[in-house]
Amino acid sequence: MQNILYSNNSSYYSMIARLVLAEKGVVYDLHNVDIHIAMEQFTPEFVKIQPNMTVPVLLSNGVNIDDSHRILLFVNQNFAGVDLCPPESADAILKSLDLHYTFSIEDLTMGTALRKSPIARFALARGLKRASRRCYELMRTHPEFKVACENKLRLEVQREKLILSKENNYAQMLERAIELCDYLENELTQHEFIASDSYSLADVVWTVFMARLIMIKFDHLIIERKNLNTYWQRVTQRESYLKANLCTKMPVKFLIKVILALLFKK
Ligand SMILES: N[C@@H](CCC(=O)N[C@@H](CS)C(=O)NCC(=O)O)C(=O)O
Repeated sequence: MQNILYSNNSSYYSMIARLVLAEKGVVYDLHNVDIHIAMEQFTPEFVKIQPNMTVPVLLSNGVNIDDSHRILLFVNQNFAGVDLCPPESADAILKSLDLHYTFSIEDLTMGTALRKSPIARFALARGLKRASRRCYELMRTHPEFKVACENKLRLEVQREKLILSKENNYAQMLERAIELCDYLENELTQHEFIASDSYSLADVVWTVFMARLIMIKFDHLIIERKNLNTYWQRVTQRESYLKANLCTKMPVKFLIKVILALLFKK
């Protein structure tokens, strides 16, 4: 079987794909897509594979799975190894996945960044405009991607509203993140892992959620919850954690490069 994962190192949803592939011991080629500086998600070659212009995408023997939620289910069903969604716990696991995917981690991440620095706010606003420009340019040179570009442009407008405008949703996202940590803490009083007594697909997504909380310096939300803190120590000891190369820190050099690209690149 030939498997290719289009991924970006610090991308939240790419981390989910990498972690489930690592848990199942799947061998794959990793193609890094630079979504921040070169904005390769807007290249015609990539849009052909992924009209949503996002990572991750898994190509498995010609089958294209372009969303992390679907990658989780596909990888679990189609590769050997431990069943990460066994029938006896499937309802609870799938419910936990649905709950995870109702939360907009991007709004929390970006909202936190722009509250830390006025430069980040300015750079983000420029970044959204740059993304829209790329869409218009792609539409002009490749009219066959018109619908994909129009969809993406609508998303960019929505992003601006949710993250940058006065009516932003930051307060709700923060409150929701705390509620989700309470939910996880409570689940861990009932079983060893988040949705069952064995490691499952739910643990894949919630591990990445916690890695992101740490990256945006919300580690206190984990540390102050006894079960969650012990759980974090346990999941980070797993072989998959290292293999998946989960990002819990944005290197300053990289951040500076991204900000400079957002500020000065066309
Ligand atoms: N629903 C998708 C969301 C993917 C997504 O939003 N990916 C982000 C990175 S974490 C991305 O590619 N952003 C680039 C962009 O929107 O231009 C999934 O679960 O895979």
